[in-house]
Amino acid sequence: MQKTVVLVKPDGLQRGLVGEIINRFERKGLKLVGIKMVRLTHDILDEWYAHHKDKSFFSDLKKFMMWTPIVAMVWEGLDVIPAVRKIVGTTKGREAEAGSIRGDFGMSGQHNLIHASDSPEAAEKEMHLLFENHEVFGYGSLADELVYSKEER
Ligand code: FUP
Repeated sequence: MQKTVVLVKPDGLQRGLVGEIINRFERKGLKLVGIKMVRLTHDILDEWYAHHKDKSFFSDLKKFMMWTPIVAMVWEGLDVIPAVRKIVGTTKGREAEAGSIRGDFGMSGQHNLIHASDSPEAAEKEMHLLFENHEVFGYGSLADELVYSKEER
């Protein structure tokens, strides 16, 4: 099944939303296969946000992402990348759909609580930037039999 990388950003950690965010993915039926706290560095962020390196907000964004540690997770599921992006909501909290994480808890386009991979290539890259192979677990989930039909599993 597909994997995606989720970060609870420094504002999410400061606001005590780690449990709320994890809960949203758990109750959806996704499988947690990796989790840890990480302090991001310039080197990691230069790669992570390489596509934004020429944007005016790039240095502020890096500073924000290094403000406190972040909580990094890997979630697994069928088409989990688009499924998680829907739960996260669009970039700017004040425009994000009500019911999404950003729509329910945020207003900002930078302090937007959470990151989620936007493609399989990004998920692969992000997983390698933050996780060793042994930190991403493969294990059987009893819930999968309830969450998915036989054909989908
Ligand atoms: P998203 O995939 O929704 O996280 O959004 P993007 O990949 O477009 O942007 C990545 C991050 O850049 C955002 F989460 C926050 C930051 N950003 C800004 O700081 N200012 C902006 O105007 C746009 C994005």
